Amino acid sequence: MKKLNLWLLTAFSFISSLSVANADDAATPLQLGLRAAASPQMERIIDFHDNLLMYVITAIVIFVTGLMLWVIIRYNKKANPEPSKTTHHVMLEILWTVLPVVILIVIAIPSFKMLYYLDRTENPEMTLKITGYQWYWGYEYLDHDNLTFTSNMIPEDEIDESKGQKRLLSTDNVVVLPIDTNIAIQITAADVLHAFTIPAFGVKKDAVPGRLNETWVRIEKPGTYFGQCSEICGINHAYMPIEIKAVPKEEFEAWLVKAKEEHASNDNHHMMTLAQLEGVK
Ligand SMILES: [Cu+2]
Repeated sequence: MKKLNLWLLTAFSFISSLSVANADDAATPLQLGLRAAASPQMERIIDFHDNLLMYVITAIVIFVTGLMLWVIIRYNKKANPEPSKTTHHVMLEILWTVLPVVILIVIAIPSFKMLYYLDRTENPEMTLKITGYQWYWGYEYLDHDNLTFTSNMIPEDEIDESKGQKRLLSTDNVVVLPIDTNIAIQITAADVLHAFTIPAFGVKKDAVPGRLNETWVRIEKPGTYFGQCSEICGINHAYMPIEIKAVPKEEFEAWLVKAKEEHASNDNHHMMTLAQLEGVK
């Protein structure tokens, strides 16, 4: 009975995964398939996966399975008591070298095109700098008076589901970004390796201490998007989620005014630290 339930659950989640993604973009239990795209970046990644890789993988699986079945049936001891003594076959060896190379080239050309597309935008309209810490994220809006804040996971016992907060995903300071804007993203880390990931954006970049990695995104749909640190970074690696709220440009401007007030003390903190340093000198 338990087994049947599990099967029904799997079948149900498969069917529901075929329908349109949730309003807010969190993974669902037993989810299949890639997260729905919220950016042209992710649209291209899904297109690459669904319309090229899936065909290549399927053809290879069918070919290899067929080959194995043929060998098992046609050349087993009973069906073929006198085995062939062939050790070399020039044509076969050329084929099994050249064909994989051709397949790899067919994959590599669109793959490189996409890598360069994801690399950076020529005309960024704003820049968001992200720093990974053990175990939270820091955000700096470089074009908006250096608005700076950190973002921590909301602990499980403080999660308020009536506000739509999600266990292990919701954060105390949500990152708000404008839609339809080319946003350059700079990623670094202050202590150990982390990785910044938002599946719906097609963004996944290592955060490396002493190095500034770059990528970009253009969010096309308003909504709340979640991601998680994707580089094992210590004991609380699983507890440093990313929550991004994408809103229309006017709403973003209004949020900026509020956020600058709210996080103004962050700047003071910096200045105090500098003042303290001066005092030490
Ligand atoms: Cu991390």
